[in-house]
Parts: sequence; C-alpha cells; structure tokens
Amino acid sequence: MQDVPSLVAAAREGRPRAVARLISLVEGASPQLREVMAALAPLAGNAYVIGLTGSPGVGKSTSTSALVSAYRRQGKRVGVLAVDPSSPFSGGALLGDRVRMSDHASDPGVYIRSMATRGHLGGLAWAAPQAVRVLDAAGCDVVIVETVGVGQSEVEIASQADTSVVLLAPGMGDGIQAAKAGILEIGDVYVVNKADRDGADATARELNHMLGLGESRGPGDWRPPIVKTVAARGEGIDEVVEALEKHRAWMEERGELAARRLARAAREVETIAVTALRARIGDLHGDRRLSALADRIVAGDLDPYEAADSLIQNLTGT
Ligand SMILES: Nc1nc2c(ncn2[C@@H]2O[C@H](COP(=O)(O)OP(=O)(O)OP(=O)(O)O)[C@@H](O)[C@H]2O)c(=O)[nH]1
Ligand SMILES: [Mg+2]
Repeated sequence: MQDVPSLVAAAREGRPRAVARLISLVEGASPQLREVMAALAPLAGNAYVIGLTGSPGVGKSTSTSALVSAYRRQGKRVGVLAVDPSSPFSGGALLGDRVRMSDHASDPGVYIRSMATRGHLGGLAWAAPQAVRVLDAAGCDVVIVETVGVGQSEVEIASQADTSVVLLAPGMGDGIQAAKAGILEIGDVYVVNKADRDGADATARELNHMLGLGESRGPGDWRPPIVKTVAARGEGIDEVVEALEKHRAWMEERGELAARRLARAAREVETIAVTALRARIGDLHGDRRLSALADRIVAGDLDPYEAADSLIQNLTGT
C-alpha cells in the first residue's frame, strides 16, 4: 500500500518518481485508484492539454520534443504522455521516443511517460484521461498527449484535449492521409512536417483545399491554420506554439474551453460507469441470473430488451 497523501504532495513538488507511482496506480486500476483520484480532484484543471496525432512516423515525437523545448523556454512545466493504442506494453518510454526525448531527460520541469492501452478495459478512453489528470494535478502547465493515429484513436484523443494538432507529412500516400476517416473534423491546428522534403507545399495546398470544402464557418469561427515545420531542426515550431496560443485565446473568448472541458468530464464519467457496468456484466457469464433470462428468451416468454432492462436493474439496484 502507498501513502497516497504523501505521494500527491511529492508529485506537487515535481518529484518524478512520485508522479510515476501515481500514474502506475491509475494505469493498473489499483484498489487505491479511488483514493488517488479523490486526492487529485481539487488540484487538477489548470493544465492546457494538447493532443497530437498522426500516422506512424510523421514526426510526432520529434515535434513533441521541440514543443517541450519551446514551452520550457517560457518557463512552463510540461508533461508528455505518449499513448500507443496498438501495444499492450507500458512503463518506460518506447525506444524511439526515449532517444528523441533524451534532450529533456535531466530536466526536472519535464515529465515524460508512455502508456499502452491495448487490452485495457475501456482502453484509451479510460486510461489516458486519468493519467492526464495526474500530470495536471502534479502542476504541469502544459500536457502534450501524443497518440499514434490508428483508426478510431485520433478521434478519441481529440475529444480529450483542449486543442488537437494533426500532423501530416509529404509523400505518405495519395489523396493524403487527410482523407482518412475523421481527420478533417478533429484538427484545430494542422502541421505539415518534413517540409524539407518534396511535396510539402502540395500536401499543404491539398489539405487547405479539403478543409475549405467542408467549410460552413461563420465570422468569428475558428479556421484551423496549416503550419509547415521541419521538426527535426526545430523549424516552424514557434509558429506552431503561436497557433496553439491563438486557438486557446479564441476558445477562452468564446467559452469554448469551458464547454470542451465540461463535455470531457461528462464523457469521463460515462466511460468509467460503462466500464464498471461492463465488468459486472462480464462477471455474469455462468451466473444463474443471466442464464435464467436466456432460458426465458429461448422459451419465447421474454424479449431481449426486457431481459436487458431487468439485468441492468438487477445490477444497479434501480
Ligand atoms: N526529413 C525529416 N525527417 C524528420 C522530421 N521530423 C522527424 N523526422 C524523422 O522522422 C522519423 C520519425 O520521427 P518520429 O518523431 O519518431 O515520428 P512519430 O510520428 O513519433 O513516430 P511513431 O511514434 O513511431 O508513430 C525519425 O527518423 C525522425 O528523425 C523532419 O522535419 N524532416
Ligand atoms: Mg512517436
């Protein structure tokens, strides 16, 4: 058993091992999870959460590292969560990320953690927001969540950030990856990285065109900017930071930041509740109550909807 109050206090002082322990408690769905979340609740809500997504290899980690440097120059404390929805392995940083993040390894103002969510009950939707909460409560001014874009994950991560950055790179497929499901709806800021390569202008133009097609914006609406970068050399990163600050200011002015955080909190509660309910239903396999309902459905004296209602009532006592 961990002494949660002293862990939280140590995390507030920026002790990396305390932050790591808290995230492990959260990630492992420890019996102390509730105590941890209760202790963190009054401390969280100050961090600016940036979601960064894109296909494998577009330069997310390189860009994250460059963004960390930029925010450190502003004196801000930064947390990084590298989420890999396709991997079941967690813990230390992934090898590639470890190399690229080594610039920050000895900086006490930076906390970096990687998290795998495959096989997690509730997966990305459940685990990542809890880890973000830990970093937020630990006093990070900015939290960057890097997620490899595989299918649904970028949409999921976008719904968990204040500002979503979508990264693309030239030459990574015709009709660009933007055509991929949902990517055009989720970006608040688009970055065409690897602008040192041929085709960056074409990619930016095509993206601009595609963003324009779906346009039904009114005056004062946010139009996602497209920034070109060479993350490997730190070029364009200041422009990305500037775009992020503009988006944040726009959200604050419009009440959008508060609205997004409310929606996020609601989704968080929903995910936790659904995950808990699903676990209890999972426990029912082989349970008499479930097989009794199944018997009655097969016999034709109960329909499956009625059966499901009665099961939920049974589980929740409502
Ligand atoms: N030419 C060029 N290469 C870059 C640039 N930025 C990153 N790279 C290289 O692209 C490769 C992938 O970079 P990462 O930052 O690991 O990309 P990632 O999106 O985090 O990759 P995953 O996490 O594996 O999905 C590395 O070899 C980088 O050095 C750039 O601006 N120009
Ligand atoms: Mg990476």
